[in-house]
Amino acid sequence: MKVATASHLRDFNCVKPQTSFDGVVEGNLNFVSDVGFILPTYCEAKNIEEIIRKIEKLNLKLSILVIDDSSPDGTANIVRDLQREYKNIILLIRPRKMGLGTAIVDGFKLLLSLKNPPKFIITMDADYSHDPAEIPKLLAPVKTDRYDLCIGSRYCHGGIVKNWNILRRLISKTANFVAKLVVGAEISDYTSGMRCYSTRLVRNIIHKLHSQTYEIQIETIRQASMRGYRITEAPITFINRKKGKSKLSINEVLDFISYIIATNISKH
Ligand SMILES: Nc1nc2c(ncn2[C@@H]2O[C@H](COP(=O)(O)OP(=O)(O)OP(=O)(O)O)[C@@H](O)[C@H]2O)c(=O)[nH]1
Ligand SMILES: [Mg+2]
Repeated sequence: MKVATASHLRDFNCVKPQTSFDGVVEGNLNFVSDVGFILPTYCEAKNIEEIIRKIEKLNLKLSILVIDDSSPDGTANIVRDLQREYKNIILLIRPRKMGLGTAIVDGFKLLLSLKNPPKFIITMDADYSHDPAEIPKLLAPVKTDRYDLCIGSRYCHGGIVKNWNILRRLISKTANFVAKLVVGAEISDYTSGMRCYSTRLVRNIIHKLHSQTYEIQIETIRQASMRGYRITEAPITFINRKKGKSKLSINEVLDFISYIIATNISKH
């Protein structure tokens, strides 16, 4: 297992993160931001540059953390090139494909371990299905302090899904139906990856997050809801990826099913 140490940090300004990861961290960890973006990537070379440039154009004091699982298509090298241009990008490179759930949890841990953690944490897919222009809508309710989590919903009033086939819609709707049965919160889109969390919520649930893959989206809602945090939704337009391949496979679906079964047994 490789753990990030100061000597692994490529940028001169880097400091060692306070937590260790199965991976290597590159970038400036001293950068101070209000909003930290977590972008998990596996083979997103065709999408990552466009999404990062669009996020950088938002009028926010932001930082971007890319968690890349050693994508064989060279995603990390594109991020490294962008790091020369933008000083607010951190790259965590993990040794192999380890699942979306662990990527998001590692992202949370890294942001929380910074000397100056951001106040708000955004997660979104890096395949350009989520439009960064919709981020201010998700941030607004959490910034008011009334809510600790705002989910970008495809299924609430005003939400839209574009270019998904019937099977993909069916998988998503079924996962949402089952998640609602198990968790019971009034959420229309449990599986959306586009969200804004308050950092205080993430800090309070991080020790309870054990997801490997896509079930992370439901586990976070469940943990927040069990602790009485207020959750809201804002409509988004989700557009199926135009470039690169989906990573949702039968293994991820099986992980989701085991999570649901385990959740029914466990009360924690
Ligand atoms: N680091 C990391 N990122 C991952 C992993 N699996 C998926 N991702 C990323 O997570 C995001 C969502 O994955 P997608 O393959 O788009 O899955 P999806 O959006 O649920 O499914 P599609 O609708 O088919 O695109 C993308 O940015 C992926 O690159 C993983 O194992 N590790
Ligand atoms: Mg996708």
